[in-house]
Amino acid sequence: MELDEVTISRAILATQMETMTEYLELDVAVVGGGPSGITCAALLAENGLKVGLIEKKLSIGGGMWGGGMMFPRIVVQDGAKRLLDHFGIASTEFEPGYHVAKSVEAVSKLTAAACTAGAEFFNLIAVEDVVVKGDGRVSGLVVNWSPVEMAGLHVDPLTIRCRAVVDATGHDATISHMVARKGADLTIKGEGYMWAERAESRIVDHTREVFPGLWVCGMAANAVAGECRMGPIFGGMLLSGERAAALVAAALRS
Ligand code: 48F
Repeated sequence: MELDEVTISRAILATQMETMTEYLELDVAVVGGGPSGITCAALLAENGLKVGLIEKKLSIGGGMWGGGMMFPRIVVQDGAKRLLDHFGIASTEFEPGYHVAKSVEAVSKLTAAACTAGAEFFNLIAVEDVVVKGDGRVSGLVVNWSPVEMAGLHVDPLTIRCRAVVDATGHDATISHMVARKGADLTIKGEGYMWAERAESRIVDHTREVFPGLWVCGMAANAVAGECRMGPIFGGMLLSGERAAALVAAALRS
């Protein structure tokens, strides 16, 4: 068989255009491909929902790749070890209750699980705004290619429709800020000091619907709540992603 460059190009364009067109309408749009967002997307997809994860960077994984200060290891506490096991991520117990995993394996297996469950990933796309109409709910996202945003080009975006949005954009809580800036009844208190025990123990409670149709998880949940940060312990990210998936699934079923 002789390889034809134009066929290769046509294969990429045709299949991705078809997927993008199909995902103009979905159940849940998860914004941010860090550990909480991937966990949330994977569990929602396992639950049979049509899920798209939008990540503005080239790679999925957010702040998990780098472990702690570029040592590619993460620590997960006892309470979240079952999620490492659920996703087949190997770990060793360093001291009682402190489970260490390799960050590259953790990102890869979370991502693989989400793909296997049927979540679609849209990398290199940035969410630049939300859609809120007469019912006062977030019902869609305004998206554009990240390079357009990075280059500051004046190119109009496209829009997708969804039944729920999960803000998993990390420390910046980008989507929540977009909503708050429009004058919505949503206050972003901003992230607090480093305090792992406190931050990890409260993040699941901070994982909630902060505006009709908009849920927060991961560091975005702590940033909205004015809660502390925790550094390279990742159990709270996995548990928060799990909590967001459960809340969204319950809301969409009701
Ligand atoms: O920051 P990030 O990894 O979020 P997370 O899931 O996890 C936080 C931890 O990595 C770590 C920590 C744990 O101890 O404190 O920091 O809360 O991933 C957030 C992702 O969202 C993307 C961003 O590129 C990153 O990969 N993102 C942010 N804004 C947008 C976005 C946007 N407007 N559109 C698309 N993606």
